[in-house]
Amino acid sequence: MPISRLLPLLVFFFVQPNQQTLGLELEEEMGRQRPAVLIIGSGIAGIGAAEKLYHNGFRNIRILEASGRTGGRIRTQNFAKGLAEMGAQWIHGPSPENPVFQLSAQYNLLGPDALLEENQKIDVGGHPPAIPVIYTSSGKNISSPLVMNLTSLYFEWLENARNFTKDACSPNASVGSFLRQEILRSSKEWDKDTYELNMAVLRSFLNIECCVSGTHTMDYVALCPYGEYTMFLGLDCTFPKGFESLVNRIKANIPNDTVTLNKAVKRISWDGSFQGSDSRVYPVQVQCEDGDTFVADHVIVTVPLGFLKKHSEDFLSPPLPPSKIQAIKKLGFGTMNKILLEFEKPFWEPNSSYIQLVWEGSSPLTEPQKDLKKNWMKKLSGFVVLEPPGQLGHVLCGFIAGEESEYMESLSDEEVLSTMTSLLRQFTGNPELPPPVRILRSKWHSQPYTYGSYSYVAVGSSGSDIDSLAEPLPKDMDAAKPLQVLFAGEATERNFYSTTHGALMSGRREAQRIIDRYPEPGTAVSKAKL
Ligand code: 6YU
Repeated sequence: MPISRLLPLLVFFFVQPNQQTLGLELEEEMGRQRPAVLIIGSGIAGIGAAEKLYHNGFRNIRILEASGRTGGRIRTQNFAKGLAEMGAQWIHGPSPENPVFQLSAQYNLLGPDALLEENQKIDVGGHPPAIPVIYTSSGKNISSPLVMNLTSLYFEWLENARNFTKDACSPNASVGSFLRQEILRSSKEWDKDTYELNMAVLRSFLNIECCVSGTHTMDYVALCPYGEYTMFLGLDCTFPKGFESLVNRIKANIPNDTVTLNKAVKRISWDGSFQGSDSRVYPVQVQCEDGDTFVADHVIVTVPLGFLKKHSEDFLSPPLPPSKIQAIKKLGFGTMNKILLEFEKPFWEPNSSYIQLVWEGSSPLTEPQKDLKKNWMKKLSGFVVLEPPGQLGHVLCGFIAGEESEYMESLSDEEVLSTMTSLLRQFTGNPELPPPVRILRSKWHSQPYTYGSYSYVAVGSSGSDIDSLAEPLPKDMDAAKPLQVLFAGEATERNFYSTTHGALMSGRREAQRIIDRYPEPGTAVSKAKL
């Protein structure tokens, strides 16, 4: 290396007082080969960030992953005769604007239907596409037309909930309280014969909504910012070879040894001077649970919000600024789990895609009873019939959110299987219904590096908390200092939180933030931008 290029490094090493400007010069001088970038977490945010950095000439990148696998909340497992998704299942809004769709189409990972232009123009309103077959707890099969009106009314209310703005709603209002108000208003016009059933069907819709938002109750989900969540057009689709095929394909673009597995990060020390084995001094040092340490110029943190909630006070040193700690505390991160059941033979009609469960006597106006041991299964919203049945076997995938879902994680497979058998016998009205032959469940709340499923904007928080979470350190006012700790992951995307595309966008966003600091030779640096 010519001495002229080494000079700023030496100056940085020995002369600390004017560290701020020298830091910038260091970035400008280093080029893209040398800066050491550590990425914490190998979900789609982390892998996406690494790929973007690598593609832009960065060569000193390492991903530290706590678990023994990559993919994070994208997890495809063998089940029955095929593959099942334990985490993300659908591309929500598979149309050209969605980066997960773009990549999956580019890498030929999708089936022919997903690529049909007409399917890319459909608006599903953020819900898994399915025409339900509805069973009730007394073993009745309610025909869909009976609930069709109620369904369109319910979707209209949800749409109205999305149309609120900050000025037009109280900061403590929840989506749950809004829906209850609409239900009460509408119920005045229902006749006596349908009143109870309508209420029970709406309770079941709320159970589905809790799964969509990943929350215990819609009373926890803030109304004012609800509409900030943005949906792409497109009929949700799945991956024939599993969602993980996308992670693996992105990973193939970076060198094999970029990811270090089973390397849980315990603490990030930043704003310091840590000497690396190359004798260079770095501003950040990462300590792992096994005692290993790594130094870096930049660290991109992509750990889930659930993990940050548990460790926000001591994960960084100096600690996170109060605005970030507050955002972490206030934003919501709930549990949504899946219960996969394989049957020898299907008991459902060949063309059913969703089996909805309606508990007679239940109501959307009151919260379900708290006795979890007795009542946890009442929160199960229903079962998606997994396709293609020929390849996978006959598999139903149940969805359950909230505290009931967390309680379910504490039970054994046998207990859950036996409860599911009784429940399905009750709802189909067939006491002889053969039990499932196999069960597989997700347990996202018990995962020590996740502690839940995905984020939502909780009552008391707002989209600006998401922005706060996404802000890099040092904070804006120290813009002259080099970037040190950056934050990505689904919970940092104001309009696309809780999704894989939000996570991918967030990883790319933070990679771009670093890339902007290292202009290609010959490109003028805009100090204003920095
Ligand atoms: C989607 C879908 N989907 C179902 C279920 C779940 C999620 N999502 P990661 O966690 O992946 O990576 C972080 C890594 O960090 C991880 O590997 C850790 O081990 C590691 N780590 C943690 N601590 C560490 C440490 N200390 N040291 C080192 N490493 C550490 N999304 O697009 N379609 O169908 C579903 C679904 C059961 C659990 C989903 C879905 C969410 C995505 O899975 C998730 O956002 C991303 O994978 C996260 O990636 P990441 O990289 O950020 O973190 C109106 C309105 C409402 C809003 N909601 C609507 C959308 C609903 C979402 N859809 C849900 C439906 C299903 C079925």
